[in-house]
Amino acid sequence: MIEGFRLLADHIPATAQKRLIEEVLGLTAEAPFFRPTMPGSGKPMSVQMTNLGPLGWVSDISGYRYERLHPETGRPWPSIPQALLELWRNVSGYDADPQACLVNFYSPTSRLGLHVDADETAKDAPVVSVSLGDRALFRLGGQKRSDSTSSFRLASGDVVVLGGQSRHAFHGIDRIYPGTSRLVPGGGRINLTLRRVTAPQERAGTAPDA
Ligand code: MD3
Ligand code: FE
Repeated sequence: MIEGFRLLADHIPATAQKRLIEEVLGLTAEAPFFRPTMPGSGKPMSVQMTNLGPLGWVSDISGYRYERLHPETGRPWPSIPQALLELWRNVSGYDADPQACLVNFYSPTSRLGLHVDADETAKDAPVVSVSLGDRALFRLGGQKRSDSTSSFRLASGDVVVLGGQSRHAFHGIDRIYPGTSRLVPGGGRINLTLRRVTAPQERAGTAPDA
């Protein structure tokens, strides 16, 4: 197993999961889910997305990047809920707060192909992921696409901390197991990923490689 990967199984109690999903879905009234498209081809992804926090990850025909405004409403993203900031402070081991919480919504047929998260300039910050709703088959590889992979089932309430080498590893979601949770109204899976985008001393918008 790759260094830096921590799976905190069933970390979030059921009552806290309910509060969290209600809060996040409430915020999607202000920042609705949108369907990102693949850079180059413009082909729609099967996962729908939105964001919370000062920065949000977006993808369209021209590329992947972090933006301050929702691509469809033109409004700033809602704030990251306090419970998620506290989770980050408790498990990340990082001394600055996250700037983005990407919210991914998976229907029963959604998948997320193997990829590396490389749009953040804070290269030493971990990513913290929270799984809510239906179970999913998660695959984690290594630094090269050709490296061997391991698969795990992620269930509602599981938290994954991707630090060290795992932060730069290939990963994806191979499938959803529909009907395995009643947390998300209407079914499906929601994954929250907390990210530090810019290094703490670096001013937003003045990334060294921007
Ligand atoms: C490993 N999300 O948002 S969560 C993503 O379930 C993403 O929605 C998946 O991949 C999901 O980019 C997987 C676990 C995860 C999240 C971020 C990572 C694993 C990661 C970043 C680097 C390495
Ligand atoms: Fe990812």
